[in-house]
Amino acid sequence: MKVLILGSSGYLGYPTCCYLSERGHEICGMDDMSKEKFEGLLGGFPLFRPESNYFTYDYFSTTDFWNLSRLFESYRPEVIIHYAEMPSAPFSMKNQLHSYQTMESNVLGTLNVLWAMRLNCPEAHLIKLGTMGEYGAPDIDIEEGYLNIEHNGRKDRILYPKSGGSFYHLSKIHDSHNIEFACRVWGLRSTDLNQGIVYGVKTDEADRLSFHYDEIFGTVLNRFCTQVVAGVPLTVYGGGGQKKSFLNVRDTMRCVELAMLNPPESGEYRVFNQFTQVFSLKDLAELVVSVYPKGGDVQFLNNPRGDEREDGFYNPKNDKFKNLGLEPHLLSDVLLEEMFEMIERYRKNIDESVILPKIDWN
Ligand code: USQ
Repeated sequence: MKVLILGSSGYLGYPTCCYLSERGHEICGMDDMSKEKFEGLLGGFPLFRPESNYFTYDYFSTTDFWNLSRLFESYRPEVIIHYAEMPSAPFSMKNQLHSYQTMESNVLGTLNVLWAMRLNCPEAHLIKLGTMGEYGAPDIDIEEGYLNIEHNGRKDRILYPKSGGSFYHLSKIHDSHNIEFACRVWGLRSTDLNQGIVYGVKTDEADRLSFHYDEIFGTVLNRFCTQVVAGVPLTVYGGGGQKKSFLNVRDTMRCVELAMLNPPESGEYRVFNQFTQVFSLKDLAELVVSVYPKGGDVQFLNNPRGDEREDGFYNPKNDKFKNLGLEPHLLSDVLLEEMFEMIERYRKNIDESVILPKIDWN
């Protein structure tokens, strides 16, 4: 298939290019390298990154509508994989400017993607990276995108109510609504991947990803593994009772492929919950420390992230990918050891000053 990957240089974009290219798909990548610019400004460089990315041909932002539209017109993709968003919740809560930049890049960039599709390739399949964090932590089961309700004796099927925990998560919620509308009214087709927290240092096709461990761009398990290797206490926010959904980066590749090979109908907006396991943060930290041969300590910090729910119920569904045949890479000693080994190789480059959280969004 002819695949256009927006955000082709990032933690997920690069291995997706490698994965799909090895399976015979034609890949065109674009990226505005904005994360790299912010790394420089905010001081959180990755511990390592891929040597090169020969899939990225175009360098501009999705907020640049005319360049985006020209690219869609000239390449005529069958599939558009849209990763080109600011990915960090702490970044979006740092100050007014970073909130604004998150909304601009994510909401307005995605709006441009929808218009560029409508004008140039309305038959293409948009695979958009959303997040499990759009749902928040409700006291009822988390369905995949929609909820059947009965209210005052009448029944309907509505978009699942969302409750973001940061302006970043809210930007993804706004995206979801815009995409659903474009499918409903213009007949576009889209799969919204509500992805959990990704971890991993490599895939079977890409032997080194762009790996962050700082408070802004590092995701929690990648951070915990780096912390244990660095010999500093693991930074659990709050009491660690928060339950979150996770997946190995290899499963991101496979999920995107499964969505691609099983496209929605024209006019269909569908949501797949993309995760394989649920852990509480405390359990995860204890697991990391128990598997690392030298062991380590866990510290419980005042939670800088507002009112994160720490108790009880969290039950998201993920049947759709299971039904499409996903065979997950579940978190195991082997996967953790793979991470430890790679991080140890770059241990001398770990900058301990970027580990503790400084952004307080209370
Ligand atoms: N946390 C800690 N210690 C840390 C870092 C984080 O306890 O050192 C906690 C946070 O309080 C939070 C959880 O770990 O409860 C996850 O934090 P995170 O920074 O790994 O993930 P998050 O901010 O939710 O965002 C990440 C990605 C984002 C993606 C999202 C999926 O950066 O792009 O959308 O995971 S989800 O969390 O399902 O919304």
